[in-house]
Amino acid sequence: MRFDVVTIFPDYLRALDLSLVGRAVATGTLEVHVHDLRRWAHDRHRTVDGTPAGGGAGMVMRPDVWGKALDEVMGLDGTGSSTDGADPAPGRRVLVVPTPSGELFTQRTAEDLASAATITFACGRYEGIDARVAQHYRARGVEVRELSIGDYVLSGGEVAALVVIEAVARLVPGVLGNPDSVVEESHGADGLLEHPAYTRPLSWRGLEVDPVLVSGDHARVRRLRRDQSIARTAQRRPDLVAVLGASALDGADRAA
Ligand code: 6GU
Repeated sequence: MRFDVVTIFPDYLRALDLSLVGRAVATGTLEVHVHDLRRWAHDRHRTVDGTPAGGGAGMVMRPDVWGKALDEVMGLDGTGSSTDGADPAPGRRVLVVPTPSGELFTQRTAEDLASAATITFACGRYEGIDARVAQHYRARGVEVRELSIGDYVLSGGEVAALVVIEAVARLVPGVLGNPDSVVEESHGADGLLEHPAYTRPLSWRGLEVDPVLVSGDHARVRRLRRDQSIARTAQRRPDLVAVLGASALDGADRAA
């Protein structure tokens, strides 16, 4: 899978050189390209924004600059090749526009995006990107996803792009060391939060690991963890419990 990020703060994305994504890039499982939007600004001051039509606070990013950048990065400029000399990859191509007014990004969104061949991120700053940019690429048949990572406001889309890239990348086969960690985790298919985790020492500052976890009785371990998942979800995320289907609880859960 290939990720392209267009931003006025390329250094924000240096975190992608680290950890799991960095390793996957080094081994060729993922490609990550970060582009400085100002490269496509035409004036001497490399202006990328303007005052909002209709008035108000803040600045809005110019559609003409974004149009040139995205045409080139997505390989839509008619030259048949995208930035960095690569031919546009075949397969599903998605344009993600991080914005606090987007649809909520969830694990389901990440699972969906994991089947894309190329994801391009248009990271806006200030009050956002002129709305015609998303409209234009949709009209050209591009799959455009305006995504919010939660109900709070960030200063720009860069951190949100990092969040989406990390969540999607770890679902791409070959990126995670142990593929099992994708199935047994919070926000997995069962809709429950993950149970608490423990390691040695079994006794620490007067706190003990439940002996069931070291009993070797796998059925009891499974039961304990499931009970803890349910209790934790009920306490911390009643909104998740409310949407659990009838099949989410087993006979032993109902008895408890
Ligand atoms: Cl995607 N962008 C910004 N600027 N703020 C956010 C966000 C995105 N998601 C939540 N808050």
